[in-house]
Amino acid sequence: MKALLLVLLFYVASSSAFPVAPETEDKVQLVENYLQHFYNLETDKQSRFKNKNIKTVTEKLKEMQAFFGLKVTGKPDVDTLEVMKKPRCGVPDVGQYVLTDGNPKWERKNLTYRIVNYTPDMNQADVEKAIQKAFKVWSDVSPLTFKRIYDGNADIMMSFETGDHRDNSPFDGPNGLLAHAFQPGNGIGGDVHFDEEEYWTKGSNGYNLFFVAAHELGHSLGLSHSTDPGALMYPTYSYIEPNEFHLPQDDINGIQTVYGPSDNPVKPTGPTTPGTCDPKLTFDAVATMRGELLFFKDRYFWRKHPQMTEVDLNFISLFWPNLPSGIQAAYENVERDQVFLFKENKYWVLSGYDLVYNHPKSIYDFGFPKNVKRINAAFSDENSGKTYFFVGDKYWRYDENSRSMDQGYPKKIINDFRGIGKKIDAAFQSGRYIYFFIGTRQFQFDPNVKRVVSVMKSNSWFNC
Ligand SMILES: *[C@@H]1O[C@H](CO)[C@@H](O)[C@H](O)[C@H]1NC(C)=O
Ligand SMILES: [Ca+2]
Ligand SMILES: [Zn+2]
Ligand SMILES: [Zn+2]
Repeated sequence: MKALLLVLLFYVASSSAFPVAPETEDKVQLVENYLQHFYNLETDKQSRFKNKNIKTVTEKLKEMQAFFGLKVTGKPDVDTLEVMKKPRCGVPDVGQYVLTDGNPKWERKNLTYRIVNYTPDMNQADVEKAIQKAFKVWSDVSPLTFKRIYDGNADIMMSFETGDHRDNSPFDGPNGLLAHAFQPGNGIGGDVHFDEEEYWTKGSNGYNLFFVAAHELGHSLGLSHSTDPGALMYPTYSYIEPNEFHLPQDDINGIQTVYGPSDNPVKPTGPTTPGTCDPKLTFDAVATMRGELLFFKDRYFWRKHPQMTEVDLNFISLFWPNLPSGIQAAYENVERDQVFLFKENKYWVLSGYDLVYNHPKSIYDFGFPKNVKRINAAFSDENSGKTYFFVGDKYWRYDENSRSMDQGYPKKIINDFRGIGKKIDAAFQSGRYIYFFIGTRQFQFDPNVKRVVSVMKSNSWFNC
């Protein structure tokens, strides 16, 4: 078979949102399987030269760590294992980034597609809408056009298949392999197969057909995986609300490298992934969580353990599919092991790592007057059980024990937090200090002496 087969494979996400380190035996298996699948690790079962094998594993681990922007140790440390346990696409990460090896591409710009059959999981109109929308993702940003045909041979044949479907790449029942696509070429080239035994949807439960189709079509057009965690072509999968989806800039750059710019007079642009060490980085919300720090920004959050040098950038929806993007304030109640997340006049609660059911609820439950439409920042003082909410240039104080707003609020921020006059983006308390984030700056505030003791960059926690 000439055409390179691109396989979409997802590991079943473990029930706890943040995976824990597996037992040693499982760990070895996980590392080996992962490197075999995605980094061409050859395991020679007959080889008696074990040391040689270990050396290759180390080299492959380094390759993998470099791809994901992890610290290159060549050892299966906790951060590396966490990445390995994430749901992801099965296309290897080796080779040139973005462009598939050998740069295969379509020689024509006017391509055809055909929906060969349908899944019973969705009604036909919804399947057609999802597929059409997936093609539009790519035609909007390139000179490519896609015309649907109803019979005969199309360039891109899309079908739902079960088990062994005679292309040497059998599907495997629910989960695991979800879909695969072939790089540009004749015959099977460009074709996309979806595993019929998955539950396909237009929403967030099961697997979202639009999103999987859009990712696979990237492969059909000649793209490979990207190292940009925000890219559609990033190896790990996460659900994105289809109506909120905009093709990221990284994917736009990829497709335009192959096919040239769009004919559209308005140059299409897409969201760029926030740079961890970008000096202009600002945050939407920051909270502590079980000794770690969570920094929220748009669709993303960074997770930082104080004792570790690496920071982990993730989609919010990868861990909590029902949380919105653009969280505006967050705080941890350490005693109850809960994190409260705010957006507009609603809030969500994480208990441990799990999103609590029957949320969002209304912020007016906290006792805010109706003219408060959103909260800019919040932190909770573990010792006093008081939570501080910042809205514009005022703040409220809430008592976590009596679960009511303290009397005499709101007050002016400037009166009690000298040096922190302006609207606050984010805040958290750690040790004896409160950290306020305003734009690209961070103010370390000592409540005992009631003054700012240090001013830092907003991303000073990321070891940039
Ligand atoms: C694509 O365009 C070329 C040149 O205009 C034309 O010859 C060809 O028939 C078109 N192919 C399809 C599939 O529309
Ligand atoms: Ca499957
Ligand atoms: Zn892929
Ligand atoms: Zn197939």
